[in-house]
Order: sequence, then structure tokens, then C-alpha cells
Amino acid sequence: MKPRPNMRLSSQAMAFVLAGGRGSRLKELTDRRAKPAVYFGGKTRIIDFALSNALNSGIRKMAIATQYKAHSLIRHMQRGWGFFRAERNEYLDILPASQRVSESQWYLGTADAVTQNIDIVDDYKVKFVVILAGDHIYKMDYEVMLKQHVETGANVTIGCLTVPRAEASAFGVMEVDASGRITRFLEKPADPPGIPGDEGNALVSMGIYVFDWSFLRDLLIRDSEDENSSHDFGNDLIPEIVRNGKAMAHRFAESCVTSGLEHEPYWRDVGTIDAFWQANIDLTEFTPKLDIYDNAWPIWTYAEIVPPAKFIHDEDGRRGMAVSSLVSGDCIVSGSEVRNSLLFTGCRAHSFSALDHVVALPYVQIGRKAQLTRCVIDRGVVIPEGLVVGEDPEEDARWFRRTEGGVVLITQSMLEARASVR
Ligand code: ADQ
Ligand code: ADP
Repeated sequence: MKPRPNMRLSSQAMAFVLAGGRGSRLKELTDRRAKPAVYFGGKTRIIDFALSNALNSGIRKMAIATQYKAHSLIRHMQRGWGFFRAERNEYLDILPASQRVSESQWYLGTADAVTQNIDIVDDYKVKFVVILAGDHIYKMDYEVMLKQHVETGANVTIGCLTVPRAEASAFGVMEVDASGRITRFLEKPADPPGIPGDEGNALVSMGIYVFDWSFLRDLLIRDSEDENSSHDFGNDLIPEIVRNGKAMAHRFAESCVTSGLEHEPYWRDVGTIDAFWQANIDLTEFTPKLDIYDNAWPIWTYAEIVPPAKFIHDEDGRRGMAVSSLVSGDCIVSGSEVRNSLLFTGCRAHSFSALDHVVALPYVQIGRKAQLTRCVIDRGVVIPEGLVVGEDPEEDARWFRRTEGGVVLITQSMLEARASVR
């Protein structure tokens, strides 16, 4: 496709969303669903953030590569993201692994997920491809990144963040020169280099890449023929471009200022139960760092049509109340006290129960007199009458998954195992 100087760059771009990873550190929360399909923030799922960013940036062509436990994710996409219209030149394709090049072959690495779908990307007739991960919580205007990509004439532009050096081993870590050109890239190094003059921090990749499609296409074909490659962006393609081409860093903090989207840059990889719990609970603060009430940057999702949340006295006149909490539609809080908690759609909290710092996924039922503190409760779990969690760490760890941070994950099968023993 020829560059069109007066068109928004996003209208000449597609988003290729990598949504195949399991997210195994989320433990039982990803037993039945991939990490991008995990619920977040009361109504949405994790993948809705990357897709909403793309949509709000003006991108109308998207492909989502799925692999691990994709059913829940695919169903969510079909229900919530089915509004793209081919007659308006809008496309959203779900690309499950093992259905294209060979029937038995899964996507080998993240780059292979694109290589196996080269013909589909060709069909989109776009100039730019924005590669995104489907498993991070943040708001970002990719148009700003596309502009920088074009202005610098880079082969790849990589979204990057500053994180404490002690946490940087989980990322691709880069060194840049004064112009922002990446001079060194180390994928998940054991001993990550610090930023010169700011040694306590490291500059890391967000796993977000902008390429010209013609450049990426050639690179993918060469990579697919390389027997020594693991066919992964972070391990293989990015280091290769840093060595032999021009890779530029796009700083998320500066991007937020340019787009005017965020006062303080917010990006979370809610990859562990502790991080997942914390990021959800953070939303109950007076002024959370992540503003989900910004109607200029809506987070789109599939939302069931449900009645309003309801708060009622029980028969003894004990009040049903929630404070410093997010309570979604179809929840009924009856004679129960809910504090600093987040209830997803369709939860029921029955009389004399008390919730404090609890994240309850959709359709959780809290039995009478249950007292729960610092928990994540999986979708559809029925909490039995009188269950107490958060008071006795040993008892909690005996039946449930208690994290290092003291958060307790409760699933239905854990409760069933407990009931069968007691
Ligand atoms: P990781 O976070 O380790 O590193 P990776 O496992 O490569 O990322 O997954 C990236 C994305 O691709 C995730 O959204 C995942 O769900 C998806 N995915 C993984 N394997 C896939 C496959 N075979 N098919 C389809 N999708 C797949 C990357 C970069 C680092 C960077 C971090 C930022 O390699 O350099 O710092 O992201 O989080
Ligand atoms: P959704 O049904 O909204 O996709 P989940 O993400 O919780 O919700 O479900 C993930 C997958 O697990 C879905 O395919 C769902 O049908 C399946 N599932 C839901 N509950 C159970 C259960 N108790 N046991 C086994 N599979 C389940």
C-alpha cells in the first residue's frame, strides 16, 4: 500500500494481537481460560484493553492469534467484538493455531504466529502492523507511536517503560543512545543493565512493536528458514534488527503526555494472583491511577443486558451496603457489608456476610454469615454459609491457594475438595 500523507496513520495500520500465552502464574484462574480472557475491572476482560486502545486509536483492522484454552476468549470476541463491518473496510479475525500451515503445528513462538498468517495480513492491504500483547492493562494511543515510527524511518519501533531494575529480568531490556535508537537488547537477562544516571531502573520492552509490513514480511520469511531461531519477537527478531537495522524506542511516559491520555503512566502485567488482586482493588481507591470512567477512551467489551445492582435490608433490618467498592449490574447485596471490594456482574452477597478487599468474578454467591478478606473468587463459585477466610493463614492455605502476598484464591473445585473431607 502506498503511504497517504494526509490520512491518519492508524487507518493504514492493522493490530496483530498475540493472545496465545497461558499466563501460568495466574494458577487456577487460567485453568479454563487464557490470560487475555481473564476478567478485570468489574465488566471487562484483560484483552479488552489492548483492543480498545487499537479501536480508540483509529485502527479498524485487527487479527487475534489464539492458542492455549481459547474457547472462552473466542466466545468473548464473538459476543463483544462482532461489530466490525467488512463493507466499511473493517476486519476482525480470530486466528487459532494449528489450522493453517499444517494441522498439527501450533504457533512455535510469537513471530511464528504472524508468519503462519502472512496471507491474511497481505489481504488487509495495510502499510503498518502494530504487534500487541493481549494481556496487559494500560491505555495508549498507538497513532502517536505510528507517527514516531514514520518520522524516524525506523525498521521497528518498540514501546518501552521504566521499571525497577530488580524486576527487569522478566522483560526485554534495552540500552538507547541520545536519539532513542536502541543500541543493545537483552531478552530477559539474569542481570539487567540499569539506565545510565538512573542505575536503580531499567528501560524495558512492553512487547509492543510497530513495523512496516513489507519489512516485517521479509524478516519473517527469513526467520522461518532459520533452524536456529525460536521464531520469537523478543528472542530472535528484535535482537536481529538491533544488530543489523534500526530499532527505535518509543517511551510510554512521553507517549501519554503527547496523547494527553494519562496524567501518570499506568501499565500493569497482571500476571500473578497478587498483581491481579492488587490492580483490581486499586480501582476502589478515591482517585485510582487507572481511570476507567474516561468516556473519551472507553474500554469496549461484551456486556450482558442485566438489571441494576440492588442493595437491600435483610428481614431483620440489617443494612445491605457497599462502600469504596465497585458493584456491577445484577448484583444483589442483601444484609451484607461490602468494603473495598469489586463485584463483577451477577454476584449475590447474602445476609450477615462481610467482604473486605475481595475481588469476586461474575456470578459468585456469598452464603450467609461468610466473612471474607483479601480474596479472589473465581467465576460462579458458591461460598458456603459461614465460611471464614483471611483470619487464619494456615487454615486458608490448607484448602485454598494462599499467595506470598497473603491473597487467597478460591475456586469451586477447592471448595468441593474441602467439603468432601470435612
Ligand atoms: P513475554 O511477556 O515473556 O515477553 P511472550 O510469552 O512472548 O511474552 O508473550 C507475548 C504475548 O504473546 C502474550 O500476549 C502471549 O499471550 C502471546 N503469546 C505467547 N506465545 C504465543 C504463541 N505461540 N502464539 C500466539 N500468542 C502467543 C515479551 C517480550 C519482552 C517484553 C515483554 C513485555 O518478548 O521483550 O519485555 O513481552 O511484557
Ligand atoms: P465464560 O463462560 O464467560 O467464557 P469462563 O472464562 O469462566 O467464562 O469460562 C472458561 C471456560 O470454562 C468456558 O469454556 C466455560 O464453558 C468453561 N467452564 C465454566 N465453568 C466451568 C466448570 N465449572 N467446569 C468446567 N468448565 C467450565
